[in-house]
Formats: sequence, structure tokens, C-alpha cells
Amino acid sequence: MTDTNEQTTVVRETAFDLSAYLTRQKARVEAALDASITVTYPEKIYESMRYSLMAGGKRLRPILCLATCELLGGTEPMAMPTACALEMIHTMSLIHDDLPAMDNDDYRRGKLTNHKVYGEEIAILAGDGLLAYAFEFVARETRDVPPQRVLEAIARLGRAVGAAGLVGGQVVDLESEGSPDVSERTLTYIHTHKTGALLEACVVCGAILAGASPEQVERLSRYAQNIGLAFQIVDDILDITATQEELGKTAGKDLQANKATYPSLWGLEESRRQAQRLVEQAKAELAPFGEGAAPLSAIADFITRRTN
Ligand code: GRG
Repeated sequence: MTDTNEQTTVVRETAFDLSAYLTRQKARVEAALDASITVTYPEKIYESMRYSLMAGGKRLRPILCLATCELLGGTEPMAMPTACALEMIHTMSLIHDDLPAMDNDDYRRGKLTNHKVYGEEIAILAGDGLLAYAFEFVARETRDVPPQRVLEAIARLGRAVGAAGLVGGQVVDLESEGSPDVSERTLTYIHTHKTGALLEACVVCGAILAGASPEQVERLSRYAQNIGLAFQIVDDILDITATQEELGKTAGKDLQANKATYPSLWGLEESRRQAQRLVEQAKAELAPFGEGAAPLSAIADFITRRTN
């Protein structure tokens, strides 16, 4: 074996094991989510909320929040309630996005969508219930964090979800439907708001809860904006290249709906290049945090590798 090969082997052996990290963190998040909602009267709404919340998924948003809090010296109890709230909000956005009035999807996370199982009225209310409970959960369950930081995290969450975030992105997405000639600027608005805002809130809230300085929050926010856009570009690519089994939802929906996407603007190869460029920019923001940022750096790489 040559020196170069030996070096490569050492780097490989000491490299961060993202797969083990994601498996471990996902299990911790799932346990916290499972304990977060008990079915009580009126049972149907709680069952519907739990159905979608416990339907699987990568749990990337809570994992990002926990990883950022830990990077800055915070503990799991400081961030887990917010991490769960982020997954509740993400889940509610999926339930509403799948409704006949929006994307009209039958499958999500490999299962029938909420409205297919419980009916539209209950699905709307399950989304509303999860959204309201997310904020209650952060306020009641956060431990060992000064109240001012919790308030700031709640404010950031609210901003990411409302008209300045997810809701605004979804509105422009709906308005642009059926127009494949949507400009790159509009497409970027849609995705930085519909997808990027919540991913950014995950990282920023984790940082705030741990007591990050404004400069650290800014830097981590730029990391998150870059991975947020890369995540959506990959989502657009997967809609074309992945199967329904891989995605757990209907594949090819964007083409079917004649929707403007990054691949329709740039082509597949250029879209892949742009996603990779954003991931590299994201990782560059982590440089001052040293080795402790290995999980965030590996998650950025995972975004371009993912298959669902
Ligand atoms: C938030 C009040 C409020 C309303 C919702 C419907 C809506 C407004 C917004 C749509 C948001 C949406 C569905 C964005 C798409 C984000 C996205 C890329 C989802 C897929 O995320 P993954 O791949 O999914 O992380 P899993 O299942 O792994 O969690």
C-alpha cells in the first residue's frame, strides 16, 4: 500500500459516520415525537395527527436543530421540544400540501395521505392541531434555556411558517401553477420560502437555544439557506429520476402538472452542478466551527446524495 493509500485509509476510518449518526438521532426524535401526543377525546383528531406525525420520513429538520444546538455546546433537552415542533410543522405542511385543493396527492411517506384515510375536514384540522401544538410544545417543554432565548426561537418559528415563509412560498407556487415559463427569480422565491425557510429555522433555532452569538447565527443561517436551496433542487431532480417506491409519493408530478422546476430551467446536469455548488458554499460557512461541525457538514453532503 502506498503512502497516499494509507492516508486515504486513515481518513476513511476516522471520517464521520453519518449513517450511524442519522440512525441514532432519528430514533431519539421518533421516541420524543411518540411521547409528545397522547390520544384522548375527541380521539379521531389525535389519531389523525399521530397518523401523519409517526408515518416516518427522514426527520432531517429535527436532526438539524439538535446538531446545531450541540455544536454550540447545548444539550438535547434544550433543543428536543423545538426539534419536535419543527417536525410537527413540517408534517402539517405536508398534510395541507397533499389536500385536493393544493397538490392532491394520494401517497406520502409510503402511506395513504391523511385526507385519504380521515377525510378532508379532519385532515385540515389535523394540520391546524399540529401547528398550534408545535408552539405550545416549545413553550411548555423546553428545559434549561433562558426564557428570552425561547421567545426568540418561537418568533423565528412563527416567521418561518407564516406569509414571510412557508405560506408565502406556497401562495406563489399555487399562482405559478401551469406556467412552465416562470422566471428563475420567482422559482427561487418559491423554494427559499416553501422549503428553505423551515430548514433555516431548524438551524437558527438550534443555535439560538444554545446561546449563539449574532455572528454565529448569521453564519449558520447562511449554511442553512444554501442547503435549503440545494435540498429543493435535489427534490426537483428526484421527482424526475426516482420511482414512487423510492419517494414514498407519486413520482413525476411536476412534469405532469407542467410545473416550472430547476431541471426544467437548467436541465438535469446543470441542476446537479448547482446543488453541489450550494453544498460546497454551505460547508465553507462551517469552517470556523472546526471538527464539531462534522455532523452539519456531512448532512450537507447527504443532501445531494439522497435518494428520497
Ligand atoms: C405552514 C401554515 C402552514 C401552511 C402550509 C402547504 C403549505 C402551507 C406549504 C407547503 C410546504 C411544502 C410541502 C414544501 C415542500 C417541502 C419538502 C421538500 C418536503 C419534503 O421533505 P422531506 O424530503 O420529507 O424532508 P420527509 O418525508 O423525509 O420528512
